[in-house]
Amino acid sequence: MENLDQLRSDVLQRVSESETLEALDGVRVQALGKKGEITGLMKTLGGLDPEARKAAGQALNVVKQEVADAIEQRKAVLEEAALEAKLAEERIDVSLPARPAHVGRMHPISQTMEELVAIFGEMGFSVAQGPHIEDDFHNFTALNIPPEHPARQEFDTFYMNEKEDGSRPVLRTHTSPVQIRTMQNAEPPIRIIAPGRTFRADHDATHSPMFHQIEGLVIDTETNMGHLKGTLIEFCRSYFGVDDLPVRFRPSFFPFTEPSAEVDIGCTREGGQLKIGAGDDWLEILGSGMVHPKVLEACGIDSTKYQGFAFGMGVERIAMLKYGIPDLRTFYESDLRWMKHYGFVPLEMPSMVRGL
Ligand code: 2NL
Repeated sequence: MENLDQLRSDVLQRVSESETLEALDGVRVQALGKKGEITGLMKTLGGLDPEARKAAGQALNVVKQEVADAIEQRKAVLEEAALEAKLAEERIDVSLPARPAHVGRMHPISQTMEELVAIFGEMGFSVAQGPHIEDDFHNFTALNIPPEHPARQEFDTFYMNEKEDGSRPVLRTHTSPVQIRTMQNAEPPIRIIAPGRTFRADHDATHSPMFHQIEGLVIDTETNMGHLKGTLIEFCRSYFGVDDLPVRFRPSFFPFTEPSAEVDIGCTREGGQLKIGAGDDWLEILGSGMVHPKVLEACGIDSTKYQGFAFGMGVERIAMLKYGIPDLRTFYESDLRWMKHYGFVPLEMPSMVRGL
């Protein structure tokens, strides 16, 4: 008992020098635990005579209480410090700029289709759609394409297996069947565009077995070549964004139109660099013509009462020209780096910018 003062000051010093809650708990166990120093002294009390036991017991209890209080106080200080440290570490700097959200891109084909729909939509056209798998009548016969025409040959067209009745469905080779179906089912006046997928058995640097087309059709009692020219000049200037874009109509031939005209726009090719909008060179953009009377009759439309014009173009081709995409095959590679470069941020969709 004579070194109780020494033990008291030792333990209190160890308590005040504990820098962590773990270290402090170690000090507590060492002094007050089952085999602790103070607990050990408590056990020696039994061997003392009653007078001495009472005095030593009281002194020991005072020290024990003092140590326990000191540990509690130190614990409160260390816990406060630990909380402060945690808060400092986890502090959120609300002045940091927000992380940019990842936004997907619109494929240039979708973007171009949207632009085309927006332009023709403003002119009063509505969108028509139809099946990808067609029959011979809607894809060829109604369009005045004769049986021996090269487009009908096995090597150009994806023919499906023969049906029980002997007919063979085809993957549509153009979107014209959509217009054929519209003429069969609607009374003129008709003013539609048919954008969509088309299929041809052709695969090289400039051809893909699946590609996109947009065709247009106008049928009314007086619709004439002047309407065709006005509509397509306006379309070319709007799509390429050049107000005075030179547009030329060059005589051509399609089985489904008569007369037929290919539409070219002005450009230059100086130093191998194509520039659209000016110059004395020409670039083919689309095909067009007055709907052949045989096509009208095949759809049940009286060709002595109604007439109209039609046109068609390849979406990949005009997307490549407008957006400087050099290789057709890259459209279908699903390359995310390519999409990041050539894709469009959805909120910049022209149909929204144009307020449609
Ligand atoms: C081209 C040329 C063209 C048509 C498509 C058409 C459709 C019907 C009746 C008459 Cl239902 N014509 N479509 C007319 C002229 C040209 O496309 O170069 N396409 C990529």
